[in-house]
Amino acid sequence: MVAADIIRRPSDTSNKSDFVGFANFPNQVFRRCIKNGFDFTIMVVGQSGLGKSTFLNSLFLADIYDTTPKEKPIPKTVEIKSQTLCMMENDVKLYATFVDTPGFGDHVNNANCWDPIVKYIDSKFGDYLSAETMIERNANIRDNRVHLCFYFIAPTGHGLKELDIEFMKALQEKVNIIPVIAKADTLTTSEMVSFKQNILRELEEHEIRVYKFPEQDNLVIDIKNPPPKCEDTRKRIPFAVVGSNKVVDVGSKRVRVREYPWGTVEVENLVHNDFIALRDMIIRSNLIDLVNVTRDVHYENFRYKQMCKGNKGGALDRDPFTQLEQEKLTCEREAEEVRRTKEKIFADKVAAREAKMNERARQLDEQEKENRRILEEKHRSLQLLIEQSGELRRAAGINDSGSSIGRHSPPEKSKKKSGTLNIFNRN
Ligand SMILES: Nc1nc2c(ncn2[C@@H]2O[C@H](COP(=O)(O)OP(=O)(O)OP(=O)(O)O)[C@@H](O)[C@H]2O)c(=O)[nH]1
Ligand SMILES: [Mg+2]
Repeated sequence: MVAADIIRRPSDTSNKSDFVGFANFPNQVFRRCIKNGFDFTIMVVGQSGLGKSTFLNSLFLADIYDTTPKEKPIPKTVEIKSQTLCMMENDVKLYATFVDTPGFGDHVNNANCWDPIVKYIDSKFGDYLSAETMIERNANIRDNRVHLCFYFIAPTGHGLKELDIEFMKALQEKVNIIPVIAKADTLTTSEMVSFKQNILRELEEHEIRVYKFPEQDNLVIDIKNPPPKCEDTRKRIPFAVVGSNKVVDVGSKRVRVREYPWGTVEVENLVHNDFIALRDMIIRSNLIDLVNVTRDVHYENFRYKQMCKGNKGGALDRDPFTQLEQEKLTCEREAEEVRRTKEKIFADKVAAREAKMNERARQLDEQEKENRRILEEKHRSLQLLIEQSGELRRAAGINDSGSSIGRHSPPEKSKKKSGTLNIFNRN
């Protein structure tokens, strides 16, 4: 490949005819970033009770602006929970998502306790991949991929535990890991120095790939309030942090502290711990790099694996037309399914109505039969009465027109008639 010659364009833009205008790119990029904002997701993992939830709460000063002084205890985290906050500084929008995870290590058998975390990270990659491979995809896909995972190390003063090593190994190809030493206030200065050295040595020995902070100097935008020098910050790796929910007023400032009988530890004090150095290193200096590494390394890994799997009929091995055809077929199949379900519901309803009507007709039939039977019985009784009355009349010598035809005693047969005849006899 032949290296392109560099044609230096004049830096003086007063002569417009010499100026093409691509020097304005940074402004365009800047404007676009301002408009869309940034998505950034941070996850905390580690053993139970190491202060992960407390740390998350401290990270973006989420509580510090709340003016009611309080120290609310954070409950034990029992499931993976995420929360997104939209923050704005100088018109720059940051959609920060915090993923808090339950602590592990409480069980006798901790094998594969990283599975839920790995699944969560993969599911976010999967969501992004689906959104990206849609035929009609959204121009601004929200990026919920996990960009950074703080791995909390217990402040034992010795080194990493077997579980820490296995856990980080399980995550190293999925996410940018930054190991942090929890509860830094529990170790003395010299213990901390040797603990940090042990951790760095063990990470190397076990070939654990944690996030490498880029070498370049910080691009200082905030001149009034520059971040600490990069080299000074680097010396603090792995960062040892203190977290707290207690906020007190010191002069005009609100300060996050841990109070002890012997003194106070300030979270945002570089003499007391590395919290500020860590936060600056991430948010001020390397947020975009963390996003880029997630996109170019971890997500690409995931995408590649999905493609390999996908070649057995997955979404990624198809050209757009095949995919369009496939989506059309799926839609048609779904529509057919809906049509069939509706028809079945209709047929069921008709059958139910028919059964009801048949039952009603049967009841009416029965009713009619019963009525007919009663009517016939009444008819028969009436007939009998007419006959008996005729016989009585004849016996009394009264003809049909009502005139007497001579007195005779009633024939023996008529006298014997019971029941109905008695009606007349009673009178
Ligand atoms: N000494 C000390 N204690 C801390 C620190 N950070 C948090 N704690 C305390 O540790 C306890 C547990 O804190 P959490 O933030 O709930 O810990 P967690 O890691 O989220 O715990 P799980 O959700 O159970 O995994 C609380 O009593 C905190 O006040 C710290 O930096 N130093
Ligand atoms: Mg927690």
